[in-house]
Amino acid sequence: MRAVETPFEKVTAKTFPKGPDVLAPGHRACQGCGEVLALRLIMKALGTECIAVSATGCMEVCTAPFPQSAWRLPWIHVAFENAAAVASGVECAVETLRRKGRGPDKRIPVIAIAGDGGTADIGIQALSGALERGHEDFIYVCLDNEAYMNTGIQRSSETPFGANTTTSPSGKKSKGQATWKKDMPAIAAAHGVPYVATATPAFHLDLMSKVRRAAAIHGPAYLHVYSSCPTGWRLKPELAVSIGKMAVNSRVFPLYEVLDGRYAVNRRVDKPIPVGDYIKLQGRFRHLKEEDVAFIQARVDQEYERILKLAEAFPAEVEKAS
Ligand SMILES: Cc1ncc(C[n+]2csc(CCOP(=O)(O)OP(=O)(O)O)c2C)c(N)n1
Ligand code: SF4
Ligand SMILES: [Mg+2]
Repeated sequence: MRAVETPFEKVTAKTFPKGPDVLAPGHRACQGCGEVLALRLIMKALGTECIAVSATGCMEVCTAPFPQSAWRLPWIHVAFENAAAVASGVECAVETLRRKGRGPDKRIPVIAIAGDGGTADIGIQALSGALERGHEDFIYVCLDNEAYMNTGIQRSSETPFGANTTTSPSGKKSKGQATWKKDMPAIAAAHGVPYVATATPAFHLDLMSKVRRAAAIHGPAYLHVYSSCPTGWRLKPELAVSIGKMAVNSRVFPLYEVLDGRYAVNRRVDKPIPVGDYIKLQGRFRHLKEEDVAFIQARVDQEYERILKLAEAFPAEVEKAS
C-alpha cells in the first residue's frame, strides 16, 4: 500500500495564508507560550473549513473560558481522555451526511487536539481505536509540552528524562523524571496509518506544510508537535521559539515524516549543538550534573541515528490522488 494524497500547496514565506487568524488573539495563554503558537499556526494552515475537537488541557482552558471563545470555526470541547473518539464520530457523521446528499460535497478535515497527557497517557486507547478504524479525514495533533501543565506541572509519559516536575521532583534521592519519553510517533506509525510527522512552531513553515499534508492524505494522520512551555520548563518566555530550534539542532527532537511506514528526515543535523546547551537554559534541568547530561547526550545520539537509518533503509514515497 502507498499513502495517497490529494495535491496540496505547501506553506512558504510567499504563500503564507493571509487573512485573520482562525484562533483569534485575546486568549489567556502565558507569555511566550509555545503551545498556543503551535495551535495558531496549525489552524492558520488548515483554515476555517474544518471541525476542531479539543481535549481538556491548557489550550482548551486558555481559548474558551465560558462564555468566550477564541475559535472562529465549529469547535467542540470534550473530556480529557476522548478527543480522538469524538473527532472520529464527527468525521463519520460528516461522511454520512455527504453520502446522503445532505452534507458538503468536499472533504472536511476533522482535527483532534490534545496535550501530551491527553494523548500519551489518558487518551491513548481512544487514539489507538481512531487510528485503527482508518477514518479518511481524521487528523490528530499532540501538542507536547512534556508535562500536565494545565493542572500545575505534573509528569506525563512524555516528560523527558531528568526533568523536575511536581510529581517527579529532583532531590537527594531523585534526579527528576526517571524514564525516557514515550515514542508516540512510533506508536502511531505502528498502527499502519498513512501519515505520521513530527514538527515544531520553531520551524513554522515545516509545521504548516505538514498540517496541509495531513489534511490532503486519505486516512488518519498523526502530528507530534514539540511545544515549549516557559512556565513549566522554567524558561525565559523570549526563548520559547529559540528553544524549539535548539531542540531540533541538538537532535533532541528530530523533524521527520512517516508515510506508510517509510521515513523522510526533513532536517538533517550533521553538526549538532551539544545537548547541554539546550538543557542549561531550562530550570527544570537545573539539578543535573555533567554525567547526567552525558547520559542524555548518548541517548539522543542513539535515537537520532535510529531515525536516520530508518530513512536510509525505507525512504518515503507518496502517490497523488487523481
Ligand atoms: C479524567 C480526568 N482526569 C484529570 C483531569 C484533570 N486535568 C485536566 S487537564 C489536565 C492536564 C493536561 O495535560 P496535557 O494533556 O499534557 O495538556 P497541557 O495542559 O499540558 O497542554 C488534567 C490532569 C481531567 N480533566 N479529567
Ligand atoms: S502553562 Fe505552559 S502550555 Fe500552559 S499556557 Fe502557560 S506556557 Fe502555555
Ligand atoms: Mg502537556
